[in-house]
Amino acid sequence: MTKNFLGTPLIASEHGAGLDSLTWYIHLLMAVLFVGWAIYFLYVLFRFRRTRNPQADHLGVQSHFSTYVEVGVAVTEAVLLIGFAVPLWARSVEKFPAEKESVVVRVTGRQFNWISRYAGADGTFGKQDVKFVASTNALGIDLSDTAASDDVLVLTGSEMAVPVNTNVIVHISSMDVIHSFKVFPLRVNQDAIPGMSVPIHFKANKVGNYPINCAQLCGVGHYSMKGEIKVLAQADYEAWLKAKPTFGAAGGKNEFE
Ligand SMILES: [Cu+2]
Repeated sequence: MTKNFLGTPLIASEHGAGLDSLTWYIHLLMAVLFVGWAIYFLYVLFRFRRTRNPQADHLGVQSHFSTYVEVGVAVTEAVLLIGFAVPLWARSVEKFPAEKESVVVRVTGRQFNWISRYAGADGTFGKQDVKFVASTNALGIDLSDTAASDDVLVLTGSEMAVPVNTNVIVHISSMDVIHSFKVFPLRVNQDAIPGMSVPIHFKANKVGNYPINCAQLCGVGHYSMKGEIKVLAQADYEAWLKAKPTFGAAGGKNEFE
């Protein structure tokens, strides 16, 4: 299949092409059904017109052609579902890479931006609980947890970065209402639901800066809830992460304007 045949955005993740192919096959089936049914409808209008058939035939249609067509459509749909959709879902959504071989990011949506959080040098996220939430501790991070001090919080600009050709797991949550983390070029989309942390995974395969959109109408500032995900070469990613202050260096602050 020609890439981006349907005019879809650039594909920058491993599973993206499979998703676009499936969308294309479904559109193809729908086009065949639409044209087929339209032709049949016009034929029936003409063939069974009143002047030619003044009286209804109580026997009806004798041929089995329509049965074969119905079976053909059902088989095509089954092939799309079992042959394409189910394996694609299993591969791209269900089957997670191992956490220790992946870059793990926690992303929290709020009205109206995105906060990304990285585990820092120790690879462990500091404890977080709603009981620690205060005006200066919006994410409710346990300040007494030593694993928290090297965590990296990107609080401004709704910015995040991931390395190219590496498995990435993103845990999506929300601080207030339902948002939705959508990155078209990566072909990922997950609702951010308060009280839940929902993991998604992908492997970006093209270096570049891609927009993060909020795909749920989440309030008056919804239009401005856009961020940027940078897909960087491994060294650039490490440099990016290093340049961000750790939670400890920032004095444990995680408050927002
Ligand atoms: Cu939103």
